[in-house]
Amino acid sequence: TEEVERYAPLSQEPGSGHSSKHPLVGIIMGSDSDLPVMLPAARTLDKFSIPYELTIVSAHRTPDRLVKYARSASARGLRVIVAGAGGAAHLPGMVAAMTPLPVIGVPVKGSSLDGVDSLHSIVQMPRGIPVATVAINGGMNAGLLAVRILGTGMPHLFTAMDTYLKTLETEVMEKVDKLEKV
Ligand code: RP5
Repeated sequence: TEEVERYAPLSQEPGSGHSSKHPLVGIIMGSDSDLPVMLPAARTLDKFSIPYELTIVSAHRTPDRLVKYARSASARGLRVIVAGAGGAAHLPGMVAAMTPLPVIGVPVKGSSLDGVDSLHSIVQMPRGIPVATVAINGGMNAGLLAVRILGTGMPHLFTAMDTYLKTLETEVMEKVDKLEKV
């Protein structure tokens, strides 16, 4: 596995990463074709040493699996769900309907409508069932939002997020310095 820059110390739990027996985040997607968009969410959780699971759950093709996944999520120890889907993207909303856990929806860019169909399907939830929606193909931000949510109850992740923000600032300031020397 590739080495990743880390913002939080490695978890004491054995087997952190997506094979963890104690995942805190569930990353699900409607199809394996969504994987390139969802992998940045997983890589982001790796950077913060957060254990997660990653699998395919299709709202339309595997409805029974969807119900089982969503209904069992909190009892299995998950604290946040990141759900990505394209087209008529009902996965995040249906999961949010069946669990009190926070659900982050990732609209996946499809071929015909450039992901706007998915964005609208995910963001336009009816009153009572919110899905925190990131940008089209916004897998990385979905991972970062999951870290922030966990950070409200896990001080080391709160601190790690603060460190991450400082690295972003440093990166930009280095560019400012370079540019002003041109
Ligand atoms: C959705 O339909 C999936 O989330 C995917 O984005 C899209 C296309 O799926 P495949 O036909 O590639 O399996 O359910």
